[in-house]
Amino acid sequence: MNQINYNWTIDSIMEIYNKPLLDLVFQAASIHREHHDPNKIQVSTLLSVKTGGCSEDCAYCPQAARYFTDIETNDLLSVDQVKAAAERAKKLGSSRLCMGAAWRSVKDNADFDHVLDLVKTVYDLDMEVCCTLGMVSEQQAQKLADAGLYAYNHNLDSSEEFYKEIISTRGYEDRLKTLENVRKANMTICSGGIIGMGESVEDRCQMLLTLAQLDPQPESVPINALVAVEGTPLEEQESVEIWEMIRMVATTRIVMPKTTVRLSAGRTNMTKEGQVFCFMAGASSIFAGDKLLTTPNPDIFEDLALFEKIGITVQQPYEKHAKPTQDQNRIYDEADQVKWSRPDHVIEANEKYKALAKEKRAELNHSKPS
Ligand code: SAM
Ligand code: DTB
Ligand code: SF4
Repeated sequence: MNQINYNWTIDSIMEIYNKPLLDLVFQAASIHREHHDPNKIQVSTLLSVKTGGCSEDCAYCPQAARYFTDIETNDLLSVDQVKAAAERAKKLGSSRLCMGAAWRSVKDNADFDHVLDLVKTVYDLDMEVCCTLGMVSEQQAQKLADAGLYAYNHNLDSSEEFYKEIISTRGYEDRLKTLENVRKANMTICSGGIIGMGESVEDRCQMLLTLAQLDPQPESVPINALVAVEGTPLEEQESVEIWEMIRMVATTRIVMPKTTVRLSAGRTNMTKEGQVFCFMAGASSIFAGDKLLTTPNPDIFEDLALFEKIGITVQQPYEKHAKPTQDQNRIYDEADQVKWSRPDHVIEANEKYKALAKEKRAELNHSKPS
């Protein structure tokens, strides 16, 4: 089937997800070959440009200030630091640099202006530039596009229903609104989610349904396996089995045939054979680099050696979509006043971990010499 289907139903997606595995992978691989070169892989390097200290309560995230996790927090990186990281990433085969900031949403301030400079710097290196900065208004999205941003990453993470069980400080509708703002500014959308947080298969398929109903569908969909980080409310979640990852990748490939499916967080828990099985099932992109944002990722040289062994080559920048044109002369109206929602319902596990973190910090302060 060559047409994009925007009319999937939850039942039809679940039926695909639950097929016998080999039938599922065969179908996904066949569709993959109709739309993509099966021997090409797109590599994005992740760079955390502002780490930790985030106001949100995302139960999976080591960067939430309210949990006690062992991460190094960092203010915004400088232009030179980002330039050096981007040059290295490009040399090692990445076509895209994805810069992440531990923010709930973008604010119209000097930090945002600095991020715009970071975008321009990477754009000048002829790499695709991606940012993931939290919620953005229409005008902020336009400013990013005018600086040369190619993609904006903003994950739905799970189904709307399950979202309420992992995050209380922001609403699902704001995530969708942000994606709409990104689309209006003509940037490509990167939006996916996480499996292994305790959600059901229906939640996973519901998230895919929501993404597949976006018109146009997202250009890239990252599928993350939860990295269970000590100190977060999800620290005790068992890691997902490779079979679940393969099913999720294959189902994503089938319902969004033209999308680039990215095998994202969690690769350190997967064997090379498991990852190649995911490539067979339609994943054609990875996040590379020594680190994801704060947690470990496979060694880039091991990734490159694997590509060589199985005969796949890396995609060059702007192979799929043209390089965006910068607009440095646009006059912006006064900043748009967005009111993002704050549902603030109670999630017991998140409250418990917040209290535990408070105790740990108090203990540490007591043991400090005065
Ligand atoms: N603060 C921004 C936001 O939330 O949109 C951008 C950065 S945030 C860390 C980007 C994404 O990383 C999240 O939406 C989530 O899907 C993913 N992520 C964060 N922690 C993770 C973890 N422990 N395991 C897997 N994925 C994770
Ligand atoms: C995405 O879907 N996964 C990446 C990227 N987009 C920003 C982030 C994964 C983060 C994993 C946990 C960490 O390293 O902090
Ligand atoms: Fe903050 Fe993003 Fe982490 Fe949520 S996922 S705590 S918004 S950095």
